[in-house]
Amino acid sequence: MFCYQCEETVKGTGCTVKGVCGKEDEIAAYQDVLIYVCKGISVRNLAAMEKGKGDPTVGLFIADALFSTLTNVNFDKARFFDMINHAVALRDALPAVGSAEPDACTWKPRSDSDILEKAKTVGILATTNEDVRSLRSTLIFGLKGIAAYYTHAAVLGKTDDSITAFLQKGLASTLNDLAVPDMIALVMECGENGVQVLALLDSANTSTYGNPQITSVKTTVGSRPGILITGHDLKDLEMLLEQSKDAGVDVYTHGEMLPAHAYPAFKKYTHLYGNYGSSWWHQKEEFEQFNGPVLFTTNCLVPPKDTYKDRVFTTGLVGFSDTKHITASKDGKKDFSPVIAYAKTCQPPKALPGSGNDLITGCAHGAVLAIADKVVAAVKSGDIKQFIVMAGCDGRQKEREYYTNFAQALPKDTVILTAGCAKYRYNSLDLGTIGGIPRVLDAGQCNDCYSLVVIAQALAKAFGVGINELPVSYNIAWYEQKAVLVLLSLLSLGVKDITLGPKLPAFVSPVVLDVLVKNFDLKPNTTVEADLARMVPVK
Ligand code: FSO
Ligand code: SF4
Repeated sequence: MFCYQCEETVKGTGCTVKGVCGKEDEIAAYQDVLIYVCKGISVRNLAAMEKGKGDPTVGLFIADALFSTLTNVNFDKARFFDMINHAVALRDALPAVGSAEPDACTWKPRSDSDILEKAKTVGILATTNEDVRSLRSTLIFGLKGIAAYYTHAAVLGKTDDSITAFLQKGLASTLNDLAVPDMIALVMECGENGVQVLALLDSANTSTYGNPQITSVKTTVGSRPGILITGHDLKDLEMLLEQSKDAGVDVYTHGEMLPAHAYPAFKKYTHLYGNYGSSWWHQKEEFEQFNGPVLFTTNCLVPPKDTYKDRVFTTGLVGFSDTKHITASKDGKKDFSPVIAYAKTCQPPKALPGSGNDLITGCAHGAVLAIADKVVAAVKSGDIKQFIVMAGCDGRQKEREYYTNFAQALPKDTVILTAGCAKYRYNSLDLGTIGGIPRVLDAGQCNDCYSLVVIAQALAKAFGVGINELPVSYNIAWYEQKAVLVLLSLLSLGVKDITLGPKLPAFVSPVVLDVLVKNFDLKPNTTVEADLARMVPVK
């Protein structure tokens, strides 16, 4: 296997034996082959679409397939086997594109060993030129981010054929020998599609569940058994809340589900008790203490320990070979009664050490723009001197303590704008308020980075300046491919001088890095002191 798609990749170069995430060699092979067949589907469907004869179901299938290969989503070989066969069937139902089609359009697996054999020649290292490999990988990882967000929007009924057409265009492009400038242009186009898909998901979430309100979330535990829901899928949360409302159990959010508390539609559920635990990588310790069932709606799934594996349920595209999986019926409905029934047999959750402080969330564009006058006045008066965007992901390494230390060292006249699970590094610190405005404004999930863009654009308008002239610095933490997409989206909006950490992506070659530095002033993070001096200029 060779995988270098996430920040925790072995030695900062690539996982070659088994993933740090727990991904086995065989799963990596299945994922590579699934992506390969999706490239073949894309070639055929794009040609068919030009003649008005494309298959409209292909776009969503490709989004689901790519999302399944994202870090910490699916570890279930049987599910990948089915998806590969489904992909081959979809592709073969499309008309061939002449007699000289690429192998991705015609190759067919006859057995499990065929798939493993094929993986040896179609994975990341099949591209031998380092810079071409880097650009193709950046594009594919960005596409995975688009796919993830697209899938969430589609579940809520919001779709956009131009986005799925780009998924196919991007995939198909990696089968061609393109010139470097053309590959760079595709990476930038991926960022533009990123902005589009983030806007689509924002509109799906807010039109379905209302505009998030600034909300204080409990981190204590109640006396009833609990169900813990994690991941990003709000539709799953809605169905679980509705089905469990009279069951005598409480529902707790974990990780990226915390911002759900801020949506008006969920506030009516009094058994949506609070938030339990923190970011994804703490799950082994936290789930053990929770006592009740845990429902995974998306990443990040860490292969579960035997001590709580029985209590893990997955749904949607998440999968693990020997945990229980809840599937949707044709109309999208899910029956969570096995999760609820399991919860009733469990002890209530144990309070986690250090928990108890409320967490503030829901500072998305609707809520922040509602107090825009106050924010603008605080900037004008000098009460707020600088905003620091500290969005993105959390991760396991010790070096991520940098983000806690950075947040703590920020002067008291600065405000952190955050989204994604990166926030758990500092959202329980008591950083106070400025004139009633919290110093940590948590817009929500990683996709709610879109809110931060809307807020920045509104501030730029209010001050009559460009987005890069605002008193805003960017200190972004990344882990997986949704964060890659968010970064590409920011670059496509013209945001410059972003600091990225805790390590630069292994898939960015020196030549590609040079392009990013020259055009966008992208830089790696260094020390708290040096980065503070650069990002918070003394005024
Ligand atoms: Fe975190 Fe995981 Fe939301 Fe990611 S839970 S790391 S960017 O999947 O998706 O922020
Ligand atoms: Fe390694 Fe990350 Fe790939 Fe997992 S997702 S195999 S940790 S690079």
